[in-house]
Amino acid sequence: MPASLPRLSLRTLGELKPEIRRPGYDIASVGAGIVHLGVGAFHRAHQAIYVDDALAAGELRWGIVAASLRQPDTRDALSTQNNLYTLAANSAEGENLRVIGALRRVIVAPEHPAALLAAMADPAIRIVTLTITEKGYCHDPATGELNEEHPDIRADLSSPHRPRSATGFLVEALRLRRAAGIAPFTVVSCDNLPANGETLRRVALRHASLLDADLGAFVAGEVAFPSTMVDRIVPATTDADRVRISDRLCVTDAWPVVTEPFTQWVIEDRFPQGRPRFEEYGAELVDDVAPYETMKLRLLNASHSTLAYLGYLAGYETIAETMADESFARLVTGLMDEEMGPTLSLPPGAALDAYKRALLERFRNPALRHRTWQIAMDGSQKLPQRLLAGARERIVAGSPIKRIALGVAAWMRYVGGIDEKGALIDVRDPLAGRLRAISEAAGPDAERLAGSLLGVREIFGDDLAHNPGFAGPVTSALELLLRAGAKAAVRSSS
Ligand code: CS2
Repeated sequence: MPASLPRLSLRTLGELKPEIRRPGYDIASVGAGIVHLGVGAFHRAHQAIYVDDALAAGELRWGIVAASLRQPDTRDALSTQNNLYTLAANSAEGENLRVIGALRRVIVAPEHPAALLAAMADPAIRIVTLTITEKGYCHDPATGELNEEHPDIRADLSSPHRPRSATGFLVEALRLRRAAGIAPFTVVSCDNLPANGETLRRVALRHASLLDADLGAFVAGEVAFPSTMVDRIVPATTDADRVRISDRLCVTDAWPVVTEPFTQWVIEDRFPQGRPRFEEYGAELVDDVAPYETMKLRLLNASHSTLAYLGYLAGYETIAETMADESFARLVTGLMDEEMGPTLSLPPGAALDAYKRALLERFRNPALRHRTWQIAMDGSQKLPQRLLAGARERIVAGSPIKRIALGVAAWMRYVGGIDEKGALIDVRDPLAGRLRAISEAAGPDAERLAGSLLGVREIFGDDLAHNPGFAGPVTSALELLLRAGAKAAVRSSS
């Protein structure tokens, strides 16, 4: 980081070049109305921007108290800059910088669980939003039920007043509010899960009921969990981003976020305690998010995961690099047009062709270095909704799944942990150890390897391993990958 520059802060805001947008509202008058769990780059490039727009429009009671459920790094980076940070929206046309003031406080939950609970129990807080990634729900990805054996859930069931898990915080905060006669907050999942509100409601309700049946009944009867579809591509910030952005700002920002110009947020309009006028800042408020969510998961995220595993194996570092290989671009075009598209019930007024074209364009964005390795993380939590749900529907309809099968096979090849040149792959996944052990025991035999991995029922459920319509194409694709490598496999399947 350029050490000679002063730090971004309320004091140095005035030193920014006039063209850089910054909070025009009086930060000292902002009240906290939202608690957010999971203060990663995605939150700071997505929901926080809509809230920053609300504050700029004078809705000053909706500032965000953000919490990290694990690492102190975001708090540490932002604490000496008054929690201000830069949003950089990048495309071939250039880089647009804007300083965001929506985060008013950052709490590191493991350091101060009581502080986070106190914030969540504050009557001024009307909404709790979450971006905790798929694994943060501590659920079984295949069934969507709470994993009661998860170490964090077990810990929270035995010490509910000092929680660790997201549902542990939600349930304890709701208990405190109920005991104090304060109406519950609305809980808004902003993760890429199907029916994310319903999924969060199911796991939170189960968590609450295991502690206390009355609390369970309260969560079931009194708490709103609207579903949302969130969309913005946000690669992890790199040191090069920090240096470039700080140089352009002429002040140092220790943790800017880098994203694309595109953003979309579709929200079910169920907020009993009120909400910012999100529709005025670009969000779509609807009755039912399901068709939007399915469309996004099966087109954007399914393509992303497929490109990530195959691209990584082929030696491509980023999605844009992978897309520059025309056979990979053809493969995901076919995945969307031939395999996933036909499974969708479209949202009202959706223009499918334009949506798919825009996705290809977004994947090609040369200004985003979105690493295949980053998207490849946590595949065990992502595959069910991204690739497997669509595959199941196609198999029932008797339709082929050649490209989906290649995506699943590439994941199988990837989680073995050794790449095509014999180098180690840093596989990040809650099931990484088990997946690696299964791969080692099976060896490089497609039938044995596919058969053993399909037995992981948290991912594939009880049905797919024994379904020849699924196991057959996956095994053939894996055989091709093991024999010919990713580039040749993609060329012959696209
Ligand atoms: C990506 C998503 O990392 C991943 O798994 O597929 O984070 C993707 O960039 C977002 O869902 C885009 O909205």
